[in-house]
Amino acid sequence: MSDTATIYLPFATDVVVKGFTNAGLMQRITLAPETGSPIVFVGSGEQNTLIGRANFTTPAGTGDFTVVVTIENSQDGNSWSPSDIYVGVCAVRSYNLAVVVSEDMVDEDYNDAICMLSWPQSGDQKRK
Ligand SMILES: [Ca+2]
Repeated sequence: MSDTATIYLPFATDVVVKGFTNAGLMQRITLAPETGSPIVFVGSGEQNTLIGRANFTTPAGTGDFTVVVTIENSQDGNSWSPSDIYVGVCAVRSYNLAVVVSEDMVDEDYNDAICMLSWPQSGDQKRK
């Protein structure tokens, strides 16, 4: 079981983030970039309910800019429990998509809160 996923992003790149739920319990998705403010989405609902979207640009630098994604669930919105999460990353030519899925341990369908990050790849930046 894992309750965080680390995403490796290129520097100086525009990133789109979206959060969805397929769950009755409250879900909280937290993206913690290695510098800058966290992005937090909170919500619930079935059928890929969109609970948040954001754009950010990674700073200039070399190597990888890391973002740690944490997903939690709650009965009451006050007390939060870590969800079990998995991550996959794919590249289609020069575009990248990372998908983080999670399970709140009600039914093990692993779609309770989903976080997607997508970004273009440019120059000599390599996806990890
Ligand atoms: Ca579930």
